[in-house]
Amino acid sequence: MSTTLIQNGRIITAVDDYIADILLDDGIIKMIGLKLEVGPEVKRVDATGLLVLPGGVDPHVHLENVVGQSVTCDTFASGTRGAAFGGTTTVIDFALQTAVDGPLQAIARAQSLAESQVGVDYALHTIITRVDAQVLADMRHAQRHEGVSSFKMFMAYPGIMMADDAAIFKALRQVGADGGMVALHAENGTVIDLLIEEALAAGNTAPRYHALTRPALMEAEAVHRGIKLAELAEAPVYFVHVSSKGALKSIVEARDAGIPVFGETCPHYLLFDDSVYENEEFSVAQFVMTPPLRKAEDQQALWRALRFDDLQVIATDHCPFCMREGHLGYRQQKSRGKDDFSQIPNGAPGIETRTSSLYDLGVVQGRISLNRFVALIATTPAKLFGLFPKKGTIAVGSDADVVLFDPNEHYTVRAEHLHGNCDYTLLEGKTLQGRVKKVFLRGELIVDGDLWLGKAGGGRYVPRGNVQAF
Ligand code: DUC
Ligand code: ZN
Ligand code: ZN
Repeated sequence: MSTTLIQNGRIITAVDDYIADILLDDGIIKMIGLKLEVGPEVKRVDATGLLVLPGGVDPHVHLENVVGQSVTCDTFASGTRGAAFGGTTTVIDFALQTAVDGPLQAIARAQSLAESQVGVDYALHTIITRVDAQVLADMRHAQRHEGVSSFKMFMAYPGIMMADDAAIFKALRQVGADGGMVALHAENGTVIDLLIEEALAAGNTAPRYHALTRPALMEAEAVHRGIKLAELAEAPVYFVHVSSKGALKSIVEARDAGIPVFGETCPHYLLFDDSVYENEEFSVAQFVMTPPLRKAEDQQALWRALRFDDLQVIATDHCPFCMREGHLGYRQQKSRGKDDFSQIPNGAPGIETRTSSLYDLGVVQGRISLNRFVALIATTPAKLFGLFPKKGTIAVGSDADVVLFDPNEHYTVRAEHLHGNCDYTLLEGKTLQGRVKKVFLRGELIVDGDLWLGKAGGGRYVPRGNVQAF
């Protein structure tokens, strides 16, 4: 194991901001102090002028996940490599319960796929599509013995992923009592499916109709319902990919009333609005994600929520599908929906651009403080999902997951320079201020400028504890 002294960097955590040295040894942060003295054998890294950030924690990524009829184009290897270049050292992916198996088999399957490939540390949520006594028992086992303390459920996609209200209530009641968290995809699935059917029957098949058939009002309705179910179950609840003002209204009201409701938004909802859908072209398919992009006023509401802690996390919902048929051998990804928008796999890439894009949009543009930035991308996701203080902060004894970040460097994002498998980025040609320069995973340097020094299988599974919400 390497021993490294990072000297003279500006250490930023969710609460601190100071210049000091950090000694990384034995995979953890051994010491933090002023002008630390070490022997000549210790590697030194001069971080003068750089921010020293905790490795990012991205609690919402889809690597090698089956979504609809497609599989996301990033493997655990390519996706975690991209994550590392983007300053993320822990990802939480999804283990999907299928029609024929349960949560425990899903977890084992995901782990066996991931193990030899991951380049950063990872944990798993389980996606629960069916709830019965055996599934509930397996969920309890997963929470106690497998380190899986969160379970995603869908209020959308009837007949495929959707769980009904009673199933969600049962899961909330047990998971909450056990100290875990249910994460909800909140959209009214049956109404949305009706709108999709009507759009297709009217000949409206272009990608833009994806957005027109998933109205913000149906997100707001489902968030409201999800909160009421959680309130009755006396359980905390987490909303993934919150995109709209109406959804936020219920979250704010609930939090004001003391109900433990939490949520994330994603960089794409802050970077883009629904004007991208004002065109019949197939290129719009790159913006086919769920929920779709919303209006400028929704963006304002999201920033307000991020500033005032009504939303606590920025996750990527990295769910990449190639636009070009045959890119790296991937077929029938976005192109599956050439003649029918409902067949376009829902999702967009973002794992590698989260830190820079949020630093530029949030910190440089004066919307959030540096401390809040770290809280949103590292500390709070680590706390909510039971990884803190091993992950998500810079403190003596924490894993030595450290990012050196140049707050002044400008660079232009190009898909060809990114490190995942996807053939596009939503940020193509955008110039950002702030760039990841070096990344340490448990003390090992895995990214050095443009160099990938990590290795497939160098990441580890991190079993999680209970939700730390308060
Ligand atoms: N929800 C997600 O969280 N990711 C991809 C697709 C979806 O509906
Ligand atoms: Zn979702
Ligand atoms: Zn997702």
